[in-house]
Amino acid sequence: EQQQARVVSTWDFGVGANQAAWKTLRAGGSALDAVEQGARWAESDLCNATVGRCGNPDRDGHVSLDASIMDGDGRCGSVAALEDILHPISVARRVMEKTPHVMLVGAGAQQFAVEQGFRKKNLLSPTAKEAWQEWKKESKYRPQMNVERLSKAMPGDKTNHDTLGMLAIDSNGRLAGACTTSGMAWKLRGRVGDSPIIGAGLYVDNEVGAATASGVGEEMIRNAASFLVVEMMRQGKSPSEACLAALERIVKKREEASKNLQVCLLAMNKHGEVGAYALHHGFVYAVCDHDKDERLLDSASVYA
Ligand code: SD4
Repeated sequence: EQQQARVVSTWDFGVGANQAAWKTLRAGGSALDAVEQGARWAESDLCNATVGRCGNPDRDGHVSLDASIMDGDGRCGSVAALEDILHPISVARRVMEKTPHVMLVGAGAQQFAVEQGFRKKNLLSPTAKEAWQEWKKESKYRPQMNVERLSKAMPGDKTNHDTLGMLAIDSNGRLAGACTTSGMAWKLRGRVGDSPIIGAGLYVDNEVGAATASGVGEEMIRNAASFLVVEMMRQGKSPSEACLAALERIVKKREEASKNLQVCLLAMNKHGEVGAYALHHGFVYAVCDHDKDERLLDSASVYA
């Protein structure tokens, strides 16, 4: 049975990322290839301060990247705290396809990338460097809520926007997802967020659906948030009901903290239906399923 192909992504820059992924889907390509292409677009083409090159660094000035990729058949790969490599998503895919492992970190991930032919490149942009030097004057780490649209969060912005989380279904009904980020700006060196952790920042299962996350990664890790969303869909919830149920779990456990941090969840079920929910207002996500049908939608939120 033919399935209408569709791709969805977190945040405003998801529009551009979806277009890159759509080229693959439109040509009958796989969801897996599509999400890799979409993530690569965000990692390279857009000079945002939160994914790939030009990302804000950790508090010691290192741009350190996290990424994961997962296919609906259960295959997955990821890299964490990877430095000086432009396309962590493609390294993650190589981990999935060329090694018996799921996750490589830090120096070992970089060594593997270089062995696979990826070139080393300094990813710290002058603007991000300036922003970091400015931050160092006070050196206060407060993960800020990303409730403003990305257009305001260009390099140097002190907010902690925005991971690209992308989910796709292809015309054969296969699902895949990708997640890529430079993580929370000014994080401790070595900090790993949710994005490269299968089940936290991304989870995909052809039998049910897929989910991805953006926001303060520690909350998603604590609650295996993306896995939880998929399991909620398995129990019969719609994508947005499943996202809400996962957020309710987070709020129940950490009510005070939840008032001041953002968690954004995006889900797609095996029929291609899409839903999203965030703790706070301001989360937007992009949907693309026809050449001319590109939508940027406001997510519902738990708090106003
Ligand atoms: C992280 N979830 O590293 C990422 C950051 C993010 O919007 O999505 N910010 O915790």
